[in-house]
Amino acid sequence: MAAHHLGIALDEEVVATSEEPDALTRANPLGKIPTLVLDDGTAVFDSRPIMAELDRMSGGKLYPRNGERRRTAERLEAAADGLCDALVASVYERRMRPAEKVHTPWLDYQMRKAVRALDWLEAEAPALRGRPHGGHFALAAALAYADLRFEALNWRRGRPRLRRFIDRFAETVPGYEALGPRA
Ligand SMILES: N[C@@H](CCC(=O)N[C@@H](CS)C(=O)NCC(=O)O)C(=O)O
Repeated sequence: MAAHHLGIALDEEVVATSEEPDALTRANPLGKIPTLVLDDGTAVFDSRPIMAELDRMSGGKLYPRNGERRRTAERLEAAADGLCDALVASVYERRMRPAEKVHTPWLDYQMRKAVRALDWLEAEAPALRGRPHGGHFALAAALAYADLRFEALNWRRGRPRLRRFIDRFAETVPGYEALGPRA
């Protein structure tokens, strides 16, 4: 999403991580997405290093230069990425285990993290004026993932500032819906 917005051309390769495809595990020993392979073959993996790479490629257009604003962007990004990690952990608990081995206290533990993160994000919801930064992209991606996999979580209920944020983000980043996570 950020690369597209910055006008950085990417060849997108969709992989099924659970099949541990060679193309992915050769580039990223952890076998995780997102993984960004640069023109010289160097692989950059994990969202935040990838975002830092895109920032360098764009000549610093993805993060504020001012120290305090940068910290705000990074805190937002960490909370949004952490929200995704908690949601992904819940998805995997159900997807990877036989039904009788799914551990409900673990699912509840992850959902409490997700709800606390959403409440924190509501309290810290950024006003989006001007160019979106890395924290905004991370938040938009996390909310889109919650919409995709956790409809019942209904993150919009009681979180008007996050609702306003996502509406504003969709206006600012044309094509946002098409660029978000897909099943
Ligand atoms: N902290 C990582 C999390 C990435 C992540 O959990 N990716 C999941 C898909 S959403 C994945 O590749 N899972 C496959 C696996 O864990 O084997 C990031 O932000 O890039």
